Amino acid sequence: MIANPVHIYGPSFSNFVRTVMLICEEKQLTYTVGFEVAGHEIPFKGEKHLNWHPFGKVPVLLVTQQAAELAIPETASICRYLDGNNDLQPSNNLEYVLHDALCALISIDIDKVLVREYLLEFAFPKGKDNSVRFDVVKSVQAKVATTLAIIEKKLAEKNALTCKQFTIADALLAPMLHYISCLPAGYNLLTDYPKIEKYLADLMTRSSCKKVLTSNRL
Ligand SMILES: N[C@@H](CCC(=O)N[C@@H](CS)C(=O)NCC(=O)O)C(=O)O
Repeated sequence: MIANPVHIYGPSFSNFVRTVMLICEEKQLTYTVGFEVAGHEIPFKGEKHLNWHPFGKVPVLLVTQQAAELAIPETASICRYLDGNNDLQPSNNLEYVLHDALCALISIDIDKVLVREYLLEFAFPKGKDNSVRFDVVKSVQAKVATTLAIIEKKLAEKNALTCKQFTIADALLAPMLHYISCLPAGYNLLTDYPKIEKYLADLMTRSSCKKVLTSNRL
């Protein structure tokens, strides 16, 4: 039993913070989000944050359990903690392990290309006068296309993304795909992948996704 409310340390535009928000919505847990904890601003990568996550990453989940303050780092681990009764994960052992592997693929390899290498250039442009370096964006597009083709293939198979149940893997992938769908024509590469477009459209009918996946900048 998770003690409500929980606090998600990090900005609500971060794809991984959004993953945790989606899990809270799906589990109907009360939560707060942001860098302010109990009325105090906790500096990003400051001493306290680095105690919670040694590499200064967000999100960190802050919970009070049996009168003790608990800080849980790493998105997939946070999601598993919040999914105490495992209803966002397959119950069959092999499917459970494959879902776990899918979560790792999404939060490591897929995130690296779609978010770190592609989306972040739009969100935090590093060109002259903070302009988007379109040469950099263009040079990454082939890699983005390969990554989306991998997702398109996964969506043609039987796995945790294609089962009826909403899973942690869905919560990890949805914020990344949603941000790509918000890019202008020519940069929203999802339009070449019908299964991904349908997958995202189906997810966007859920109240959790409607609430969390808004088009604020990444
Ligand atoms: N392995 C971490 C990665 C989290 C991550 O990369 N978060 C980004 C924000 S979406 C971050 O903290 N970036 C700041 C940095 O890398 O310094 C997880 O799965 O939670």
